[in-house]
Amino acid sequence: MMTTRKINKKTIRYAKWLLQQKDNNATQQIEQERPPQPVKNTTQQNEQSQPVQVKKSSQQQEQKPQKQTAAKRIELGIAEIRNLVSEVLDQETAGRLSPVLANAHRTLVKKGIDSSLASDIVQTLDINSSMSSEEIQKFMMNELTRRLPQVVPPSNRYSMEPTVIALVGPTGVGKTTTIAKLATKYWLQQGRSVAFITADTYRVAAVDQLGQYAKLFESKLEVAGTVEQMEEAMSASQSADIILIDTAGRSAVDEDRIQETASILKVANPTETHLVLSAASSRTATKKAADGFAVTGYDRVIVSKLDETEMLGEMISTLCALNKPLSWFTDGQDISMHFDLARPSKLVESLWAQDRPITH
Ligand SMILES: Nc1nc2c(ncn2[C@@H]2O[C@H](COP(=O)(O)OP(=O)(O)OP(=O)(O)O)[C@@H](O)[C@H]2O)c(=O)[nH]1
Ligand SMILES: [Mg+2]
Repeated sequence: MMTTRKINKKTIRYAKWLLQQKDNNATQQIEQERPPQPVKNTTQQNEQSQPVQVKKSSQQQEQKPQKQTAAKRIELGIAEIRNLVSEVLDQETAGRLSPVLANAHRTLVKKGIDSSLASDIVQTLDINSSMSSEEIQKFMMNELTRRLPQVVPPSNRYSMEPTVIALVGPTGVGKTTTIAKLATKYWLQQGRSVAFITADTYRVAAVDQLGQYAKLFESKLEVAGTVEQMEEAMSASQSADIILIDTAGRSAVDEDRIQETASILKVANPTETHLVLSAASSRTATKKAADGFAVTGYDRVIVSKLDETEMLGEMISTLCALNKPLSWFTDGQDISMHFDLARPSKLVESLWAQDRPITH
């Protein structure tokens, strides 16, 4: 115990030192990158009584992105140190737990559950050393399930208005494939008519990809790459029960492009806007996507590629921190299967039984 404390304190000191180094380096870098201040030409100013506009050189004009890069580096550095410090503190917490709780904590962390979430969970558990490991596992599973977001039910089948469903998210997470899965659900299984609109006019073949699905589901496909086109596409699709809107994949940090998608979607006024998060992506990427796409006003989350995840526990930890309800889960490429209502308990069950399929 004493040794652990010593090491922890040392690590915290080291972390603080690292933080300071990073700060110093980055500040120096910003200073170096800062453009020289424009020199006032006092002679001219006196002669003409006008402030002289000093034209920026192209090098000076490019200073902003460089400064942003240095700022980004500080931000990343701070995040890194924060993680390190919080890991150490969590270890300390774990060190203070009883052997049974510490064991439960270790089990959760091994499964990829965030260390602080694992500490929270085990400390709320009413477990004691007389409990069997099965009972302890059941406690942990229940607590994890309880902490996952609620599930929002799909659209009302008897609605008189068309239900407008839009999908947004980073590139390649499975938006278009999931649109086809939704169409299978509503058209094939429930007999409702569907119309497709794609706002993805960026990727060559994106329109073709959705066009093929439209043919398969005997539906119309409208292309809406601008606000005006979306207005037209929406009025042309009003006879359908379900209007499915696909959008272009965007980098989670590309604010301008995400804003462009948000503006186009605003015209469509979707009944449901789903953010698609891939379970195969890293925790950081998922967190960035959840933040970056907030401007689209997404009101639920689809978790895709659950079959490809290396660390389901990490995805579960990220979802526990999300304050948006879940809608659907996908776990494969086949559009006629590999798709089901989001069920938090299934997610938690597969954390203990890895080979168990999540949607069927
Ligand atoms: N393993 C697995 N693959 C999936 C799943 N969903 C989609 N895919 C695959 O992921 C790849 C990308 O899918 P798309 O539907 O084109 O992804 P997207 O988000 O529309 O991509 P962009 O439009 O380029 O942003 C394809 O090969 C899909 O078959 C899933 O649940 N599991
Ligand atoms: Mg797509």
